[in-house]
Amino acid sequence: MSRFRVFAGVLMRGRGGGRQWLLGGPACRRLDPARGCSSGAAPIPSAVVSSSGYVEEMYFAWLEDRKNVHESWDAYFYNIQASSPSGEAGDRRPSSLLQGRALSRSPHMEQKVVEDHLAVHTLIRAYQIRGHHVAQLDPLGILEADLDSFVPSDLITTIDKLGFYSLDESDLDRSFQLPATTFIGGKDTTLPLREIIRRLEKSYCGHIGVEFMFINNMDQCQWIRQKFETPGIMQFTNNEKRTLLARLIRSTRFEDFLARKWSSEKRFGLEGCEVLIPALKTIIDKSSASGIDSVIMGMPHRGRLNVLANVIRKDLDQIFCQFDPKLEAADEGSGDVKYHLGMYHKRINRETDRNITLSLMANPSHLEAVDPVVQGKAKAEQFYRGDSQGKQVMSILIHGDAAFAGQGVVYETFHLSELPSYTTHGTIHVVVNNQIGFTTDPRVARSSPYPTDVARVVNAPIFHVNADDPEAVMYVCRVAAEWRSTFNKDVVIDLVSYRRFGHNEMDEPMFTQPLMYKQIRRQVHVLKKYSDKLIAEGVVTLQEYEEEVAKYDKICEEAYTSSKDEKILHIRHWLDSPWRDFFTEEGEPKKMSCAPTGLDEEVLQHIGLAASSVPLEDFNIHPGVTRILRGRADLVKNRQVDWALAEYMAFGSLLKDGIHVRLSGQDVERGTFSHRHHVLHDQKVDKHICVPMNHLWAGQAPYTVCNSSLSEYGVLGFELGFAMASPNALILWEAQFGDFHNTAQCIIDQFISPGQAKWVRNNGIVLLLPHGMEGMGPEHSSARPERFLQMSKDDPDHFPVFSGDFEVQQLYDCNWMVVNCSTPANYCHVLRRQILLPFRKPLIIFTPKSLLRHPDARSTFDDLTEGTKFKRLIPDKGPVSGDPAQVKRAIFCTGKVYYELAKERKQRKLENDIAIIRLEQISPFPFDLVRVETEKYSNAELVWCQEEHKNMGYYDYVRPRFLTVLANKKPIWYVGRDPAAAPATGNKSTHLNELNRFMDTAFNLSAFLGKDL
Ligand SMILES: Cc1ncc(C[n+]2csc(CCOP(=O)(O)OP(=O)(O)O)c2C)c(N)n1
Ligand SMILES: [Mg+2]
Repeated sequence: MSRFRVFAGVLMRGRGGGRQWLLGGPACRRLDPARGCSSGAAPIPSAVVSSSGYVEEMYFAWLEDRKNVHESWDAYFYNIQASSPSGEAGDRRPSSLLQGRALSRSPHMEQKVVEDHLAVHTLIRAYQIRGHHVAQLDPLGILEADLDSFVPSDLITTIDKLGFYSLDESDLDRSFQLPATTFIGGKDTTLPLREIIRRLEKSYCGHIGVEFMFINNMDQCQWIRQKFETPGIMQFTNNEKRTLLARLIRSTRFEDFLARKWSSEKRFGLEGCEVLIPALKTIIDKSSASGIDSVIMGMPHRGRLNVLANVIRKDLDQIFCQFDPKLEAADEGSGDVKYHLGMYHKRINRETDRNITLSLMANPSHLEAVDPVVQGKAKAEQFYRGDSQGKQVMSILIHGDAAFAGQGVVYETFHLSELPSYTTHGTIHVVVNNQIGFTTDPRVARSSPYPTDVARVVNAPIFHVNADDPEAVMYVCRVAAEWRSTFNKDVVIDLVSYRRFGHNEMDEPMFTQPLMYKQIRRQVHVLKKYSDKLIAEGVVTLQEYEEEVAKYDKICEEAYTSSKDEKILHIRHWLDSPWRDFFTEEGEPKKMSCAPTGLDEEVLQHIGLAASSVPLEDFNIHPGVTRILRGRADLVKNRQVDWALAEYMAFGSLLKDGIHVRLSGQDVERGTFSHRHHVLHDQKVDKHICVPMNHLWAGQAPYTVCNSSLSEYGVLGFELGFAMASPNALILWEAQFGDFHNTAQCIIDQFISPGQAKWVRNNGIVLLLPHGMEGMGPEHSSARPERFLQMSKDDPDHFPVFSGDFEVQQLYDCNWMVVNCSTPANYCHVLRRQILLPFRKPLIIFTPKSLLRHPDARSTFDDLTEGTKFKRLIPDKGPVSGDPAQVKRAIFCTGKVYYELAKERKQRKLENDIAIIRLEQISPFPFDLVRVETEKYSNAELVWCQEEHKNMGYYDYVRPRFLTVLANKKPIWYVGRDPAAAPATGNKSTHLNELNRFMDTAFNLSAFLGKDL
């Protein structure tokens, strides 16, 4: 880099005196861009390129029409032709004409013109591609932002490197025609080589490193080149500079203030990258000017309080009072630390005078986990507003350098960015690249040159910028916002900065980065550097600057004083997605009861008809699908539903009531088990599809069903975010098989289970997790119910007080609901209940595989019509119900195993002796209904039967709760598979043996005789 700076000086010394060469630039512009020199995509490495190929190109163009090429070329070809033996030129074989004879016989000078021309074009291109590698990005001047001190051999960092292009110092003052793929000339079409290099350095090797030449779209590359190459384009008015300074003052003084008042508190300060605040504000200003009125942001810990204070404009006293350890919590839930809370604020953007809503999503410590959640929420807002191009709503994601490079969810989120049902039409990513992650150096934290390389997969341009040059930062922010509004694609701003202190305010960075921190201690603050610059330029006076600082300090002091009056913390005030009309003013549910979930017979008939027909004329469906639809029609005729139809009934009826339904996940359109077929494909017309669910009712809500990318973490996070935007939507994510949810565990553990407790935020997302032991091996069998149940917060040892609507109250008190329906009707009811409840809780449903087609797993319309509802527990209505006191054993179970137990009981003729009771809602545990059943079978032995292994499934969850119901007076015996490490055997016959063995125990009435508890 230092060598490079020396060379910039060398270039500036000598000027003029060179011979002016005028090459065929205009001709280039008329050539086919795919083949000719105006193509940004065609590399022409000068050392290897055959200049005759290029000349041939010109020659062909010239043969077509003399006007196709510049007059110098015209004269050149004319002379060659004139000097060739008659007839030879006419055969139009340019290689022989030009290479074989003409070139070899052409004067040396002419050949060098061609080669030098190509060399200069290649040199320009080299800067466009690799200039960023030598850009002065590190404010400390000690690290390479790309982790490599290697200087590309094709960048002219020393005079001798001109030799790479077969040029030398004497060529510096020669003028060259500029290709159409550069804007460095401004209005000039030719420039001396010295000036070409100087301008390229200025554009690509200063404080901004532009990485974009991997983008395979010519227009987009041209657009970027124009933004960074046009001479004088980076201009700021004095007003803009003053605004920038004022923002930098706020950002810096805010951190200083916190450090002064709470020197030993963790706040994950922004010092060293204070420019983040003006950067975000510039992005928001620019976006507001182009029509954006809602910005949804996600960010990690670093500088979060500053963003809340100075970007979102949360009241400062509300932030300061968070540092008071005596502050009491006013809301239910356990809350979260101050640097995780979210915020929502509607305000006027001062620069544009337009309304803008800013929301910063609450997030867990898990870095980058919030990325897809932000995207989902942004998408939902766009969807509900009809903003199909992302012109009103946008997302901004802020990242740390180590996390951006290291976390896989970043990649998963990028991969959603261009998918039709997931795109938010461009996200602006800002990386706070302080060149360290906690105590780890970048060189051991990533394998890619930059922390931002992941963005290259989606062709997002990446603007690296030295964070100590606030104007350069503002400029790239402007360009990024314009890029997003022009192309609606992602873009990355890499703020190369440093971290003035340790990871948090308690950490000693000298332990691990001694040299870096010695340099950091010497580093002049960016505010000082920039204010000095503006004072020197006469943009502000020292007095004005000091007044501005004093003004903000006073604001902080006053807020600090009033923050002391705050005695109570209202997490409710930190909501990133308030649902104002859904709750009362105080944020409570408007009632504590659930509207009936039963449906009119006509509604069932109507939906049944739609589910079994094709609403479009001349639409050719596959014969297999025809059979499926015919099967559905038969069911409807018999007033019956299977699983697929029950789902249709739930979705269709909610759509009728204006509830948007969105089902997302891998292969959900057809359904992994080919039972759903919500999207019909015309067999004769490519990509002609039909979604019958969208043809149900006039004025219905839209139905979205979308196959997702092969991601769980990203897609579940996205749907969770989508579900945050509105309570009036049923958002479902389906795993291909239930166990795959474990690659989204972070979303479940950090957001879905504890979200409300941490952030007082309701979320009604539904997880459909195919589950069941069907001999398919250790994978594909278990959706791991034990994991969800272990996180359910209902107290196993406390028998609840039944008052009011117990079912609803209990749901309100829980963190989520876990169900395993054994009938299609119950599945339909629980989906409808999800929306008809006066609050939102996540719903986890273990869904069937073989039961999808099981002839017994059917419900009738009678189970769905008015007056019916979701059954949390299904009692045994068989012979045992006649004389329950005579029943010897009551088997409680859930899910598919019911059908195996019922079949076995029948075969063993034990229908009078053994009752089978189905727990449909496992959590929160239906204490009330279980008590009724245990009392009903007062003389019976109680058994919990499950098909899962003993250390899995439901047993550990239900056992203590049964014992609470039974006041520990009676045992509940376990029947099921033995404990195991893997969820299921890979051997089919072992699977069947296990099944037979536990069936034997279930129906062996003396199995537990004499056994200890
Ligand atoms: C998924 C995850 N793993 C580990 C951590 C622990 N952790 C907290 S901050 C941090 C370093 C983050 O570095 P970077 O992304 O560069 O952000 P910076 O703190 O430098 O701003 C780590 C490893 C975490 N919060 N999340
Ligand atoms: Mg970092």
